Formats: sequence, structure tokens, C-alpha cells
Amino acid sequence: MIILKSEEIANRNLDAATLSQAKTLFETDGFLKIENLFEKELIQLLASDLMENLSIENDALTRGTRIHNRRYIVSVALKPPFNQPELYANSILLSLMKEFLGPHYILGSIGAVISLPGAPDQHIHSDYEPLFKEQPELRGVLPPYAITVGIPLIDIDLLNGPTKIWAGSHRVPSPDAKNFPRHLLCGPVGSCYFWDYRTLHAGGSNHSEQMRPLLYLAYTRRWFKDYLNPDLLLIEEEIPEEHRHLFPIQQLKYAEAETDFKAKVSALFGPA
Ligand SMILES: O=C(O)CCC(=O)C(=O)O
Repeated sequence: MIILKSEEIANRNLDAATLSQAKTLFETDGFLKIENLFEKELIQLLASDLMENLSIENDALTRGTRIHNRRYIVSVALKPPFNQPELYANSILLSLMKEFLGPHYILGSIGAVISLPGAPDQHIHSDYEPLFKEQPELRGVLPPYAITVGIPLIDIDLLNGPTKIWAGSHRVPSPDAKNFPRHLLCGPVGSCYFWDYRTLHAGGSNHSEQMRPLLYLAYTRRWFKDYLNPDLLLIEEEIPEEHRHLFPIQQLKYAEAETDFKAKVSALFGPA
């Protein structure tokens, strides 16, 4: 786990020692937790917006996709309050994504996993199948191509359902969870944890009386398209120019996409 120093938070930048520690932990374990990445007020605002429209009584969860018994994925549109760059383009988070995914990464999807009171343990899984099934040995040796960032919208603890994760399971061809140490990802509001798409994990059972919302953002190398997960990237507001590189051009509104396309062509071939 990493705890950011106050100067790192103030400068919105990791120092070299923290970056190197993050790199070692992520490469070895296939996941990393940061205890204090976001302002608590930002996360509380997101939580109240999301939870306002989701109550068990009015069954608003029917707009989500059930991924397991009493566990749902709901899509989250990039519109206020979720379109704040402090969230999706957080400079510390992006410096880590760049470190692990290379310079050309994009935001592939955003959503929330809601476990209802009484949700049992989810099945153990990784977020994608091996990229090259005909050469399974490549699974563990390739660098990461996609990362799921989980952001607790309430304090997540042992009662309401941490995400269980098996350290090092991203490094082998067909991992069996019992051969890897299991960690329980709990985290206060303001924390986040992220895992390599290959690392085995499972949502933990919810023994509390409240829903447990975990916001997630998936960052991927720009050539990767996730065909297996039931989520979306809904962009409902214009994205500031400095952050458009995070989005696949086809998903930007047409006028923006055209400007972006022209800028990219002229960067490659010179002005028209
Ligand atoms: O609910 C969680 O903590 C994790 C959910 C998850 O891993 C998934 O839906 O793929």
C-alpha cells in the first residue's frame, strides 16, 4: 500500500521514490492500493449523486446488469459530477497509468459495482481472457494492457465487502487462486485500488445493511477493446481539450472528434 505524502498531494505529483515503490508493488503483486488519492469531498459528492437514484425499494438497480447474485454493474455517464478531471484525469493516477500502460492509454469504461446487503462472495475471476489463447504461456510474461481502478464510494470494510485479490496471479498462464496469497482490499473514502486485468479477484460478501458501491474506471492500452465486460463509456458532455487523448476518438462527439482527427493528422503529416 502507498500513502501519499502531503507534498505529493499538494504538488499533484509523485516523487521518484514513491513512483519506484508503486512500480515494484504493482509489477510483483498485480495490484496496488493508494490510501489517500482523492479529496473526500469529491468522493462524497459522487456517492450521493449515484446513490440518490439507486434504492433497493424502487428497484432502480434494474437499470444495471446483474453480474452475480445480488451484485450489479451500473453504468455511470461522464457528466456532472462524474466528469471532473480530478477524477478521470487525476494527475497522480494518470502518471501511474502511463508508467504501467505506456504513453498511449485511454479510458475505456466507467461504472460502479453495487453489492446489495446479503450479496455472497463473487466467483474468482480475472477481468479478461488470455489475449493469445493459442500461446497461453504469454499470459504471465506480457506487460499489462488494461487496469481496473476501484474507488470506494463509502468506507469499504470487512463487513460490507472488500474486493479479495490474489497477489502474483497475473504472472502465470492459468492461475489457481489457492497457490497465491489472498489480500482483502478495504479502503476509506478517498482511497483507491487498482489491479491488472489478469490478476485474480472477487467481490467479497456484503454482511452490512447498506449497498456497497465501488466506482471503477478501466484504463487500457489504446488498441485494446474490452468485448467481454457489460459496461460502457457514456460521454455526455464535452471533454476539455487537454484530456481528449484519454478517449477513443470514435466516442467523442462528432464535432470534437473531427477537430481531434485533424489535429492528429496535422501532427503526423504537417499542416494541411
Ligand atoms: O465487487 C467487487 O468488489 C469487485 C467486482 C468485480 O471484480 C467485477 O465485477 O468484475
